[in-house]
Parts: sequence; C-alpha cells; structure tokens
Amino acid sequence: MTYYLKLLTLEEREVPAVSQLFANFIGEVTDLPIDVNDDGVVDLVAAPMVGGGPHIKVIDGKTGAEWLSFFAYAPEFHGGISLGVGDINGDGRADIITGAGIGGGPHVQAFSGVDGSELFNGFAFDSNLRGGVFVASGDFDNDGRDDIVTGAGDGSGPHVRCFNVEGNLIGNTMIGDVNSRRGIRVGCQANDSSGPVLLTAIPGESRGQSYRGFSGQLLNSDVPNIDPNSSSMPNEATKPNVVTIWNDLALRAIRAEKTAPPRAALALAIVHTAIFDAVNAIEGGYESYLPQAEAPRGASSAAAAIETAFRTMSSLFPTRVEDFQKLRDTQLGTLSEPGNADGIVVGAAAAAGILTNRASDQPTAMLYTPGSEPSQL
Ligand SMILES: [Ca+2]
Ligand SMILES: [Ca+2]
Ligand SMILES: [Ca+2]
Repeated sequence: MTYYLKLLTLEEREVPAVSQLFANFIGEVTDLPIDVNDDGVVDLVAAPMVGGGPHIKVIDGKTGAEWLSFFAYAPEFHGGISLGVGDINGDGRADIITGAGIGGGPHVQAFSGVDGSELFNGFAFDSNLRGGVFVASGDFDNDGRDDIVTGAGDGSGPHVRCFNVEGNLIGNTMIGDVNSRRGIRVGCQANDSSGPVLLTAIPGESRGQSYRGFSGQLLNSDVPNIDPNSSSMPNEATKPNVVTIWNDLALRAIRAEKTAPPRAALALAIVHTAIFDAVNAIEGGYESYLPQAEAPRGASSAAAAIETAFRTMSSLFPTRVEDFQKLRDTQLGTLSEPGNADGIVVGAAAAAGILTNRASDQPTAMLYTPGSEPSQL
C-alpha cells in the first residue's frame, strides 16, 4: 500500500479545526491526510510541535472522535515530534511513525494504526545526539511494506537512513552539503512507476525552494554510502543549535498571538540582541549592545543563550512561560559540560539588561492589547 505524503511547511500544516486538540501547547500540530482506520474517510494524525508534549492523537475523520491517543515518549519531553505514516508491517493498515524532536535523541518509534501497539523502537543515528530526528515512510526496497526513512536532526549533517520494520538498515547516505549542521527533513511521495520519491529539505531554509525530490534509489546508489556500522558521522555535532530553535519558537509565538509587525520585529530584536550580548560576554570578540559584567571563565555560552532566550521570551509572551520553561529545562538538560550554572547567570543578566533598557524606552512596547480601533494594533 502506498500513501501520498507531501512535505509541508509549518505554515501549510496549520489546521484551525484541530487547534484545540492539545491543551496548552505552542505552535502548530503536524497533520498527515491519511485514512488510518480504513473506512474511506481521511483521518487526522496529530502531534504538538516543539514546546508541546509527545502526545499523538488520531482523530476519526468521519466522526471526529479520537481513534487513538497515546504518548510516544516520556510525557515530560517537550521537544516536539516528527510524524510519518506508512504501512510498515504490511497488514494493509497505516501505521504511525514518530521521531523525537529537539532535545531528544534520534529516537524513532512506530505504532500500529489499528491499536497503537509498538512496531518499531530504535535510534536512527548516534543515540548521544540531541537534535531529534525527522521521519517519513515509503516502500524504498519494493517489498510491499513501507519503510521508515529518517533524517538527522539539528546539529547533524544531512544524513539520511532508511530502516525496515525489523530494524535492518536498508539505506544510508548523505544528501546535499555534508558540512551543513542543520540536519535534514525527510518526506516521501508515492510514485507507482519507479518507487517512492524521497523529499528532503534543510530546516530553516526559505520555503518554496527548499524541497528537493530524489529517486528513492538515491538511498542506495547515487552518492557514496556511509559505512552502515559507523555509529556516528565524522565531525557530526552533538549539540543542537539552541538559537535557531528559540527563533523558531519566537516566530510561532508571534504568529499564534497575531503580534503586530512592529512589535514582532521589536520582540525578535530584543531576543536576539540579548542572546548576542550573553554569548559575546563569554566568547568575546565583538562590541556588546549593552555593557555586560565579565563572565566567569568556563561559563557555557550555550546555557547562557538558552537562559537569555527563555527570560526574554517569557517577558514578551507571558502567557507561554510554562512552555518556554519546559523547553529551557529540556535544552539545559542536554548540556553536559561544566559551566552551565555560570552560563545561566550570564544569560539572566543579559536578558534583564535589555528588558530594562527597552522597557524604559517604550514602557508599553511589551504589552499587546488586541483591538480594532485605528490607534490599536
Ligand atoms: Ca478514516
Ligand atoms: Ca500496518
Ligand atoms: Ca519496504
């Protein structure tokens, strides 16, 4: 059985009707138009994006009732979920494939669309990575069962691997710039004549030109394969880029709250200027925006960036503090190096500095009051 899975941008994934599926989550749900319960009506497979819990829901398209509802990972994980759908065990019914998001290892699982039972559970890449993993599904070895295709998460090269339901590696390659450390999104488009088309995108690239289609054969032939036995890629980074994740979260918060453009620009400027000041206080090399205290030797700049982003975002979007706190804790938990505590102090100071600085300039700039009058934004 083949499914048509289109790789969608975050904007295209917005499904207003399901915006209330998950209480207290930030961002959009991921949805895939698939008939999971095989009654001829498209159902909805949904999971919160980064900031939400690992809660997977399958909604019956005919009745609107929950067909399946389960946690794919530990409930306290809030890094978001990558979703794929395919019939990986060949019983004719769609199954649900999940990849842990930001802060998680490249942990891939698959669940039966019939009853939610576990079909697959493994790490697609080095289990020490913490950039998550992207997943999709298609029958790449043409055995009648869909396979699990995985793309490395943030902080890793454009590394793509494909597994069958037994966990055997059936495809392993790099696609695109091997020096990139932004990971690679994967998708799959069914193509009856020559097998599935592998779709790839580099996370964070501008939409429209980001998606590239490749013959599924590419997984096995067109570019040099990586030694399947190697547990990690050369030069593969082990830390996700914390700044791009917070930027993504800021953009989603702005969109979700319909923040007016001038204030959205101000909010992004505040967040990024504060992060710059925090990291620069530790690593030096540039003139800071606001004077910063000398950072303790060995302070973690990653921890500083996380704390700065958390504090500025919490001030700018106060209703979302709980979600931001979860992401902060998740990210800090992935940093094993010493210097986290010092980094947090540096980050807190940088955030407080710019918030105070901007508040005195424009005391109402941080407040957004919805309204329809000409003077209201
Ligand atoms: Ca259905
Ligand atoms: Ca199945
Ligand atoms: Ca297959």
